[in-house]
Amino acid sequence: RTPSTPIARGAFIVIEGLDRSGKTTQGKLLADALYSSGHNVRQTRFPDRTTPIGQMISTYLTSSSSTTLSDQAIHLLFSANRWEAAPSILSSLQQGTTIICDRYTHSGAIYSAAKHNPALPFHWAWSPDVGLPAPDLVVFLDVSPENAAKRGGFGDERYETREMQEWVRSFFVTMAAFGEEDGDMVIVPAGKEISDVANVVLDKVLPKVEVVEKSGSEVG
Ligand code: DGP
Ligand code: NA
Ligand code: NA
Repeated sequence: RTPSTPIARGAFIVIEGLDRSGKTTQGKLLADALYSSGHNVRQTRFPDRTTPIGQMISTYLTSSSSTTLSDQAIHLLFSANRWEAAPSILSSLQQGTTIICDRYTHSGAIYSAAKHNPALPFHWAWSPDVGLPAPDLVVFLDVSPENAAKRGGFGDERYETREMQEWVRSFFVTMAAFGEEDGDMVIVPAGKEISDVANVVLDKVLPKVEVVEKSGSEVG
């Protein structure tokens, strides 16, 4: 869809949350709503399991047994999976397409830091992602780990344990409170009806998209 006024660049919006927090559903509803109001929109997600690196990640996540991949090695694969997509993300943004991205660098650092491996502290976890296109806004869909665990499919993959999810949630809340290294973050309570959550998400995101599309600031 071609907007009536030329836009300087698209906005880079990231949807984050615990496993089974409704990210995929909300990302789709958000993209549809933005499209309906005349914005060029593209959805992306990480990990992108379709690439060779993504397939290695998927194998790691779906195997319950221990693996030959160290915490550092899998961490760097997740980061590489973002780096391989970075040129395409940048070019979409520069062509005026707004991106709705399911997980990004916050998941990247937080899921690894939540392992509490002393050889993989938070600052180490964050560093391979430094220099990636920075989001304009990160929306954290906040569900309690208890509610997420009740949703269908929870427990299928490696990180879907109650303890891990509790840690992941506390890291996200901490990052939101401290002001982040990578774009503004808003916390959206996401335990309510799907349509209610979608309305709140759109209220947070739409003004940001409009400002970015008009101002055309550099991608961070
Ligand atoms: P998803 O396909 O959104 O369910 O994500 C798969 C799992 O991988 C989920 O538990 C979150 C986790 N994850 C996503 N990105 C990263 C990352 O960059 N690093 C690590 N360690 N875990 C990640
Ligand atoms: Na998952
Ligand atoms: Na920033």
